[in-house]
Amino acid sequence: MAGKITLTMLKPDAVADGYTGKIIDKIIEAGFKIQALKLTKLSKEKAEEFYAIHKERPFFNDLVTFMTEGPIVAAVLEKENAIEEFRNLIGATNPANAAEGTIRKMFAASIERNAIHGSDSDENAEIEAKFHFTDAERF
Ligand code: 3AN
Repeated sequence: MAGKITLTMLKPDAVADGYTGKIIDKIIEAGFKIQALKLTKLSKEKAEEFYAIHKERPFFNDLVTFMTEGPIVAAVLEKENAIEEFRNLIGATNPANAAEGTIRKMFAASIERNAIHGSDSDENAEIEAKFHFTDAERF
């Protein structure tokens, strides 16, 4: 059965460019309920831990540098079939390939600086939600 939550991060580019409100508005308009939300900043160690799956990839160091350059907004979002629904809303990893109307098409500059994260599986959504939030911070 498809899960009900996904974890998102509005990345440092989107927050620095002042798109936080507009992106959260689009997420709510798309029917997601916010279970948890915060402005935070990843340390190098935390960013390396979050993206450990990409450790061997050539872009890993640049990704960690980017994700630690400024504050992010982390959120747990709830909707039926959350993973797929949210990935449709944010669009392809490379904004050049993202469909019209998607968040990355509207707010992202490049594959490296692509404005927003969405979990890729139900299992990872739970791991990532726990990475950012305690149970007491989720509603
Ligand atoms: P997504 O965020 O769409 O799930 P992943 O999980 O494949 O994409 O990649 C995680 C992050 O790593 C992306 N959001 C992007 O910032 C960066 N990334 C992925 N592929 C590349 C690439 N080929 N070159 C540079 N950065 C990349």
